[in-house]
Amino acid sequence: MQRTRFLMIGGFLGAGKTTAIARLARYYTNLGLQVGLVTNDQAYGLVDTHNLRAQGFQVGEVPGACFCCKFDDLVDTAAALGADRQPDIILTEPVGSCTDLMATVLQPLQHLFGDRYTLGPLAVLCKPEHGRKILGGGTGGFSPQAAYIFLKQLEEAQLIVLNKIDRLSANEQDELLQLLADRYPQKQIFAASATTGEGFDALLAGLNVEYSPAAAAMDIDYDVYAEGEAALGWLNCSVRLSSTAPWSLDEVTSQLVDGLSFALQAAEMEPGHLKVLASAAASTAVANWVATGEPVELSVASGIETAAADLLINARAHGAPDDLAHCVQQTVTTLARRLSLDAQISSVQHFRPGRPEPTHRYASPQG
Ligand SMILES: Nc1nc2c(ncn2[C@@H]2O[C@H](COP(=O)(O)OP(=O)(O)OP(=O)(O)O)[C@@H](O)[C@H]2O)c(=O)[nH]1
Ligand SMILES: [Mg+2]
Repeated sequence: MQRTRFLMIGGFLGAGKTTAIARLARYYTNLGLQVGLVTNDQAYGLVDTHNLRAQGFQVGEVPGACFCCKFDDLVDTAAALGADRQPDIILTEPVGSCTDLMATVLQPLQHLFGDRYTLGPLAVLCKPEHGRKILGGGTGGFSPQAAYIFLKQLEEAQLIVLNKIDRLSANEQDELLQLLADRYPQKQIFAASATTGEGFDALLAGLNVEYSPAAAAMDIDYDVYAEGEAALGWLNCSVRLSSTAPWSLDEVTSQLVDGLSFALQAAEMEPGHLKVLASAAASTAVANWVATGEPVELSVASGIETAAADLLINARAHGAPDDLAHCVQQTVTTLARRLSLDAQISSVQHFRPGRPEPTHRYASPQG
């Protein structure tokens, strides 16, 4: 049996993992390879899964907890991607608040399923919006424990990718690359843009190298890690918006994220990532907000008008889940009233992520 290439692209909430995976998937598909993707979240109703499927990719998802806690689901989901034709390559995106992936996912995968997969190096995207503050010694508006996760993700990376360089001035890019080089002097560091593709030739070459396990698992304090995740409010829900007259799907999706960004700023809840996917018929719009001081972005435009749409809201922010739910409820209601839309909110899940309890944790390469 031909072994499947297995790549994992990590990084903090909103770092650009899904955008990067979509770019890589397009690249490998254009080479004639069969590509499968696996998304992951603490909850159900994932914006990323719908977003990537709307782009035509074959996507499996592992909802309900991170890959490390759902290792068997990850293996089963990856295997199911081969139902029609075995993928040549599987690209996976772990939850943006997850770390210790070498010891809990890649090591066990290599040890237990090495006959099925050849692993590539763990690539981790550095999110510049919070990176400058956290690498500079601050917490970026998060708890110190969440900032600890941000740094641990980069510490275990085999390839660090400073993403979104298209948005950085030359000085900002130099400053961030210097901060990364100072803190992680032994690492390979790339500068790239998942949006424009700049720097991806080098990244692709980096990903082409075989995975080599570290001599020992990263030193990590699971109490701090658990506190860092628990300091984040998590909310996924669905919203049905409808009216008698048509409206612009892109404008309403952007306005909803705008409204949510105001509400979160008023509540002093720093976003990890706030994303809304709206779909009507075969069209999709996605709007995102990744940090205080950053603009809301319509990352996927539908260009359509519609009288009804189904929306998925995925919000991760510093603070209490109840406050997050309140912000979402209020914002949806206010927007619907202002635009004379009927809004039905359903499938609300809001919580603090529980303590990570990995299925496996290999302290050394042999297990
Ligand atoms: N300008 C710019 N924006 C980017 C780039 N990569 C991602 N983004 C934007 O950053 C936001 C978050 O991107 P995603 O790819 O959804 O990030 P993610 O890491 O998958 O987010 P989570 O899955 O929620 O953790 C979106 O608005 C993207 O359009 C980039 O290279 N340049
Ligand atoms: Mg994503």
